[in-house]
Amino acid sequence: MTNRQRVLSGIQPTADSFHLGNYLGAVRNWVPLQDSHDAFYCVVDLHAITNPHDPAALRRRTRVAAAQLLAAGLDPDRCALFVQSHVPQHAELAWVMECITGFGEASRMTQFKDRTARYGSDKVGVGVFTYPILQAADILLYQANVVPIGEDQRQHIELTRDLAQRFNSRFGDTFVIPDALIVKETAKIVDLADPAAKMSKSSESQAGVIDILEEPAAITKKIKRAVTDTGTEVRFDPAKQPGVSNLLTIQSTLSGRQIEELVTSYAGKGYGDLKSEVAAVVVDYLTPLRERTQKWLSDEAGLDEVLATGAARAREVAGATLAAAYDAVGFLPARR
Ligand code: ATP
Ligand code: LTN
Repeated sequence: MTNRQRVLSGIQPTADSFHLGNYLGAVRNWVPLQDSHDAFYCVVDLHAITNPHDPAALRRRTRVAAAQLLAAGLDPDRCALFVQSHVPQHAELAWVMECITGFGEASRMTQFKDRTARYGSDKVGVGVFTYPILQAADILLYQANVVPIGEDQRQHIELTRDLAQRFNSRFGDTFVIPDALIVKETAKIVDLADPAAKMSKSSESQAGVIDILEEPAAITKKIKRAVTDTGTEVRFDPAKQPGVSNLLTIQSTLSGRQIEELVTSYAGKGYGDLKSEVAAVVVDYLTPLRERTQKWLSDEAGLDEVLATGAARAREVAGATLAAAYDAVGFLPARR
């Protein structure tokens, strides 16, 4: 149908809402790529069971994730939106890629290192260890040229590239080597209450995490309590003033106004004014998004239909790539 380049990205259904970091660092950038690329976007439920989980919550969160993606501007006519477990080729290719991954290579992934350092290796499942290889399979199955993500995922794309190159040189050209697409300005949105850490759904305290489905009053309260920096002037200096700079980044991205213009507009004003304006911009932006999400959630049949159509399209592409990879490694064709 097209000679357009491919884009693929994925997001985990591990919370009842995405947060502003997920949205600004990743999801928001998926939307325009639907026009320039052949687009595949995936709710990665296989990834979401690497840590202990509740089945009912996973079911609910998978639909909430899909509804938020549609509300954020993914259009079923311009992209394939699907659930990872509906496309069996992800798990199948992951096995093949695991067999060409070094044990040490997988051990160097920071997420695995952090988890085992924190909880001990007996408390961390093997899924946490192999998860980046499943992610590589997600990407390679679609022959994706670009993968829009936040900074924390850079290492996984490097691994994906290494594995694809290794496979191609051992077994013949099979996979496209993908590039990460990381938008610098929003690559790492920091926690409002702890600007040294990235905003994350797994943080112990949610005081500095803005969920995109959160009620306006709660959003405003969190922004008003955001940790700012010593000093009084509103300046953009992520190294010396991470809290204030983060608020400016959020305001600039959601309002479409340049950071310099915002900084000029705050001349003679203080952090209180900055917080009030940021809160208003965030609430204005997220309210319609929350409403559109609720609308999709009230139409479960419609939502499931979108996901079924997306999965059918995904299986076509993934099936062809898996067949080529199986043939390349020397598996006999299955006779039907
Ligand atoms: P979290 O740390 O919140 O648990 P995650 O990275 O484990 O999130 P996902 O929900 O799958 O898991 O992340 C989806 C996308 O959001 C990824 O591309 C990731 O890089 C991006 N992302 C997550 N947190 C941030 C952040 N604070 N700033 C920018 N991008 C982020
Ligand atoms: N590991 C990612 C989620 C993820 C992903 C992907 C991102 C799984 N498969 C494929 C991009 C492409 C995370 O934790 N954020």
